[in-house]
Amino acid sequence: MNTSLQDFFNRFQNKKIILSFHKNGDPDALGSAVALREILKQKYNCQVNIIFDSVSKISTLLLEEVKLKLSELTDFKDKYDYIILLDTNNPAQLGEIGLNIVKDKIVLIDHHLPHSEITEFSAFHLIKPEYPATSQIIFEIGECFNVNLSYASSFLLLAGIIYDSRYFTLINSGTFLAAYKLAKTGLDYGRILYLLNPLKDRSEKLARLKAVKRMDLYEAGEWIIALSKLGSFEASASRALVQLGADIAIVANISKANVRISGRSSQEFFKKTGINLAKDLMEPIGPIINGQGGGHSTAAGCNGTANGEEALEKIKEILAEKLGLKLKKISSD
Ligand SMILES: [Mn+2]
Repeated sequence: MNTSLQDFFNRFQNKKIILSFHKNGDPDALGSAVALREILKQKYNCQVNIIFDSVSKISTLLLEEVKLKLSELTDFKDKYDYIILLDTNNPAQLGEIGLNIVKDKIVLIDHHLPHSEITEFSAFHLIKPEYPATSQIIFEIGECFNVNLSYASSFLLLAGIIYDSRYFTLINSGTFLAAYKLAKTGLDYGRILYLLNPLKDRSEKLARLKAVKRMDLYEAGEWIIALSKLGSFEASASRALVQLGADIAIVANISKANVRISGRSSQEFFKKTGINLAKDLMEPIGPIINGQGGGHSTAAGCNGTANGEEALEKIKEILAEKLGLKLKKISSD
């Protein structure tokens, strides 16, 4: 038994505990909370209440799958000895719940980089930035204390690990072992993958496919540029076009009163060309469509009310200028 971990947890013996996590709780936050609740009840005789602002769409599906209603998990209401924040690096992420909590009672268990002022708002913490998911930290705590996790907890922990490791792209030395042990309990792995896949909406699938059908392709040196138009899901479609092989994809939604343009590029395109989709493309396009643009280096967009076609021409001009190359249309035969 890991004594420092035991020391850390001994303070919870027979206590009333609230577990909470960031707003729009993702599968990692959810799995961590549900499994830690079981660990604290089984091993430390705690009364545990899970309280949160909101959970994401995918988390809602996962809860339905394991037939858990978190609002029913109420042992007590107002008084508590500790509030443990999971997958959350500061109380500001909690929403309204964060407003009235007392520093001495706040415990953090997380895998994000510690906040620079962590000692200002939390007396005790277990922070492991080398872990891809808080769910893996909680799984290992359960193992260490020999806790038998329920089907629901195991299911949600594995979902949390898959989700936050981005399907095992970000891992540490224990990730595969944790996933293996969870999967070995007889979980339906395929069902977890299905529930985590956001692409279940028929209209979104059709929008992505239509974007491909309507796409114009250009080349500039080694780069392939895809331009398309849709009436909805332009962000999802631009992401899909990059997944298909475009180095940069721009999808515009142009109607009489509204213009929305979404852009995505590959990491390689950004690394080699230095073209930042937010700063170099969408921010200057914003005023042209009487709106605003912004975002990140490889994922950005703009919203406005007019001049959609002009904006698309301008995007091609900006790309040609930044790349120092002419854009050549690739014929569809
Ligand atoms: Mn996480």
